[in-house]
Amino acid sequence: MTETKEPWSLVRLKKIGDPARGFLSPVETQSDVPFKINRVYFIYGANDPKAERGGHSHLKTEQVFFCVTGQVAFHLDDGENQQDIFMGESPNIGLYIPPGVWHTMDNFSHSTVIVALASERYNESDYIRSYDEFLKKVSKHA
Ligand code: T46
Repeated sequence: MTETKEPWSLVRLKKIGDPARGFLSPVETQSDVPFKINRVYFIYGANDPKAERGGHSHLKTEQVFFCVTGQVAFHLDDGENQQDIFMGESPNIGLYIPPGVWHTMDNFSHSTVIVALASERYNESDYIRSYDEFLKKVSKHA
């Protein structure tokens, strides 16, 4: 994992193979990602170029996202630091997002497929979907 002052970071998977035969990138729980994987889901088929997804933070769930084909932009915010990360062309590069990070996604292409690995099973009560509530939660002065 790349160390940054922000709580999110990039994960670089092994890329095994060659251009003639193609590549293979394995993900092993708790070593290639920093948590036990309890859920996998895919996001795909966004046809509207103005489509936005996300717009929330998590209380407990840690996730790593891989854009395995197409492209996507992630907009990240921990209440203090903001960063835009564009993903595409490198399916072996993942984006680790811990709890307490407001994240939105846009700039999908029709071919975009995102593979998400998550530390928790799906639970709507793990989501904060109000930005004001998120800011109150992460504010160091609250
Ligand atoms: C995240 C971003 C990047 C389930 O039933 N099971 C699941 O595992 C998930 C992830 C979602 N759902 C249901 C809940 C909603 O009725 O699928 C529907 C769409 O979910 P949501 O509006 O949360 O989708 P996104 O793309 O805005 O957010 C998703 C993840 O939910 C979220 O954890 O970090 O992708």
